[in-house]
Amino acid sequence: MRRCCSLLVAGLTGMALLTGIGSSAQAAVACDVQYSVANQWQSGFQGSLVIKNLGDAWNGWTLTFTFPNGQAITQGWGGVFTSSGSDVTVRNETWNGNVPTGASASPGFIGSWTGSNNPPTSFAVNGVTCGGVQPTSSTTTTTRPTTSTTTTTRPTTTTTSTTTTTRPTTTTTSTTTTTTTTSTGPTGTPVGINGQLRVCGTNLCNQYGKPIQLRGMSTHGIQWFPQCINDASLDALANDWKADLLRVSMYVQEQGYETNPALFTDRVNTYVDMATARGMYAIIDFHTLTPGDPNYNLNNARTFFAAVAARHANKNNVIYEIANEPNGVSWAQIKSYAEQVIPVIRNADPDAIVIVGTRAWSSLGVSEGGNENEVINSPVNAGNVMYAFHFYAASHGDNYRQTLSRAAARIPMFVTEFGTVTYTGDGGVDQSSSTAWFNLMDSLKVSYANWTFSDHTESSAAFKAGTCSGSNYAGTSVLKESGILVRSRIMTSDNFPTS
Ligand code: IDC
Repeated sequence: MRRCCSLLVAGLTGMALLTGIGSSAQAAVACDVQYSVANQWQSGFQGSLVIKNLGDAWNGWTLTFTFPNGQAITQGWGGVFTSSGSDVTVRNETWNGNVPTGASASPGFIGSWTGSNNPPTSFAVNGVTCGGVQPTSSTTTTTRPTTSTTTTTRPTTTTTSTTTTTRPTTTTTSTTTTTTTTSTGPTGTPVGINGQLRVCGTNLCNQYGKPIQLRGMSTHGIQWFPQCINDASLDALANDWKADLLRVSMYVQEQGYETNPALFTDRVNTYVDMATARGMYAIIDFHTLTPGDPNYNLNNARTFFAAVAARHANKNNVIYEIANEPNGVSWAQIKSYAEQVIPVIRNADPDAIVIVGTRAWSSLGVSEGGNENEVINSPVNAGNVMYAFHFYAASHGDNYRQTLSRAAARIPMFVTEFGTVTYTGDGGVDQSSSTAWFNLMDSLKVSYANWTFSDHTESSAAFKAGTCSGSNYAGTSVLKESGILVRSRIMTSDNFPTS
C-alpha cells in the first residue's frame, strides 16, 4: 500500500492551554490513519486500520469514519465496532486504549460490499480529523469458487505498514496466479475416501458419518526446515509412509509469521496445495508458543486465518489449528481467543473443523496442575470444534494417558503434536511409552501428527541429518529411530469405512 494524502491535524483544546493558565496543558490530539484492504472476495473483504497517535498520549480513543458505498462491518477486532448507516465508530478495547505518542492501534474487520469497494473517508480520532490513506489499485478481487475446478489467488505482493506499532500490522494484498484445486482428493487416497470431515459426538467422522483416525506427520517450523517439504518428501509421506495427514507448523514468533506475513501465508498455502494434490488432509497450525497467551497474537491470527480460510474455502481437506500450545494463561482466556478467531474462519470456510489448543502446552491443563474438566465444563461456544492434546512419550506417561482417555469420552480430542522423546524434542526414544501411546490413540480413534517431518539433528526428527539436501525420502535407510517407529505405525492399514 502506497501512502498518500497523509494529513496532520492538531486539535488544541481547553482554556488552560489557550490562556496559558495552569501547569498541565490539555492534550493535543493529532492522528494519522492508514486503511488497507488485506483480502477481498465476492461479497466480503478484510479491512485493516492503523491509527497512529501523532499528538499527546491517548488514554482511550474513539475512531470514526464513513463508508462511501454502503459497505457494512460484519465483525471487528482490536476495537469495539458500532455502525449507524454508513458511519462507523470504533472504540478501543481495554487492552489497547493507552497509546503513547508515536505508537499505533491496529483494529481490523471483516465487512461486506457490493458494487465498488471504495475506501472510507472522514477519519477522526476523539473528534479530531485525521489524515486518511487511500489504498492503491493493487487490491484484486478473488472469485469465491463454486465449482470443483477453480481459480484462486495467491498473495504475491507484500505491503508493510510504515508505522511503529505495539503489534505487527503488516498486511498483504493479493494478485492472481492460477492454480487448479479439486474439491475431492484423488481416488483411493485418504481425502478421496473420507471427503469433508466433521465432528460427530466426540469423534472425527468422515463423509459417511463414521468415526475415523487420521495419522500423519507435523513439519518442523517452516521458517527453519522448508527444504524438507518438497515433492519427493511428500510423495514418500503419502505413498511410502501412507500418511493421511500433514500438519503445517507455522511459528508466529521465533523468525516466523510476524516477520513476514505474506511470505509465510504463501508458504503455508503452497504446502496445503501439495498435501491436497496427494489426497492428504492438511492442518494449518498457527504455532504460538512464546508468549503463551494466544491473545498476544489475536490480530495476527485474524489476519492470517481470514487469508488462508478464504484461499482454501473450496477444499475439503483443510483443518485449522488456531493456537499450538497456550501456556501460563487461563482456559477462559484461551476460550475467549478461540471465540474471536473461529468466526473469522467460519466466515470464509463454514464447514471446516477447527482445533483449539488447551492450557499448559495443550495438556488439557495437566502440566500446570489442572485437568480436562475446565474444558468439559466450559467448552468453546462453536460447533465442529476439537481440542488439542500434546505429549512427549519420554516425559509424559500414565497420568497423561489417563487424562486423554477420560477427555476423549467427553469432548472431541486430536493429538496434533507428539514426540517419541522428551518434551525438549530431544533425548532417547522411549519405545515402550510411545507404544503405549500409539495403542491408546488407536483404541480411542484419536488422530495424531508426530513432531517432526524434518532432518533436524534432534532425536524427534524423523530423518537423519542431511536427508533433506538429497532426493530420497522413502524407506528406512534415511530414518532415525523415531522415524522408523512412527512410520511403522502410520503405514498400517487405515480401514476407513466407505459407506
Ligand atoms: C522445538 C523444536 C526445536 C526448536 C524449538 C523452538 O523441536 O528444534 O528449537 O521448538 O521453540 C513443543 C512445541 C514445539 C517444540 C517441541 C520440542 O510445540 O515447538 O519444538 N515441543 O520442544 N511442545 C512440546 C515440545
